[in-house]
Amino acid sequence: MTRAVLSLGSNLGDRLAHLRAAVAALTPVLEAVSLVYETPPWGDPDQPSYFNAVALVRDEAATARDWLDRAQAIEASEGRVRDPERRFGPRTLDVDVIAVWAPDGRPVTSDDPVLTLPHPRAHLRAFVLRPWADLEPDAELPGHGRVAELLWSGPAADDVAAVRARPELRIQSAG
Ligand code: PH2
Ligand code: MG
Ligand code: MG
Repeated sequence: MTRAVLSLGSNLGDRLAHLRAAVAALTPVLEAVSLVYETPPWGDPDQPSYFNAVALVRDEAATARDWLDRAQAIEASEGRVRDPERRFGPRTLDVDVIAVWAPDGRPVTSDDPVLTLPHPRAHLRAFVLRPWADLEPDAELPGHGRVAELLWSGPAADDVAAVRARPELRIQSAG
């Protein structure tokens, strides 16, 4: 499996540093990374705002499971601690596998609860769709249609206005 869309999020500690560390770890497989967006917390309102971004990655050899393992290793290296009582609570770094495509271009689907593909809530989340649409205006979320359409006329549309680009916060240094 070759291509994946990853969602990056942080709302604890130095949020930009956590996103930068994630992107640095992905550098060998990175195709593109979006702007940083500052986004209101979804799910559990009693937590700081998030910095979110989306990364497009490609690796000839990686399976979908490899992307999950890589995502979790990067989270762990940024001190991610899982709180079983607070599934949608604050975190130093969250790296979610949103969608994966096989070498023939077909989307990988999985209903394994450990790695459900495409991500079961991605179509509802402006903090995923907005940065993704920046990178790939014609992208499709497998099973849900065009990302731009989901963003502007789907259930996420009410949240788009609150998702704020922070172009002054650069994840990657120039050059
Ligand atoms: N992630 C969550 C819960 N809530 N809210 C925003 N704005 N951004 C996130 O990445 C996020 C969230 C759990 O993964
Ligand atoms: Mg998440
Ligand atoms: Mg996660």
